[in-house]
Amino acid sequence: MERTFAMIKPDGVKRGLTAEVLARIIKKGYRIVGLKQMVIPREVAEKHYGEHQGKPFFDGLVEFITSGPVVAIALEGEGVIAGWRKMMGATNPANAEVGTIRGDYATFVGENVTHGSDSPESAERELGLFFKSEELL
Ligand code: RTP
Ligand code: MG
Repeated sequence: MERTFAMIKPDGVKRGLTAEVLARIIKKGYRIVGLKQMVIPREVAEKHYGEHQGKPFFDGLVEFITSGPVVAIALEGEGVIAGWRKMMGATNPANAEVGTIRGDYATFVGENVTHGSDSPESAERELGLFFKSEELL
């Protein structure tokens, strides 16, 4: 069964959206196979967003993602990688459809509430970065 890495980013946690996001995941029918609240160490954040190293927004992105607690989530389900990305909506909330998480709860590309792996390779890499195998059901 497919797995992906999802995250509620610091803005989502700070704004009290944790329960709302988890409720959407549960109601959709994806299984939560790993879950923890944590502050991401800088070196983990730099690895997680390694593909964006050198881009103008990289430093701000790492600063933001390490600025407060996040909720790290391992999800399992049929087509969950693409399905969770669809539930999140477009990266820039200005382009995200109403009904998606970013469309409903965000206005600014730098603080867009949730993260989701963008491919099977990213999912495997990111799950390994955030969870030990014994932390996953
Ligand atoms: P994420 O990795 O966080 O789930 O978001 P994503 O796949 O939808 O977008 P990605 O291209 O991977 O970008 C990662 C995060 O960087 C910030 N970003 N800012 N200022 C900008 O032009 C810009 N572009 C990207 C966003 O917060 C995005 O979620
Ligand atoms: Mg991404």
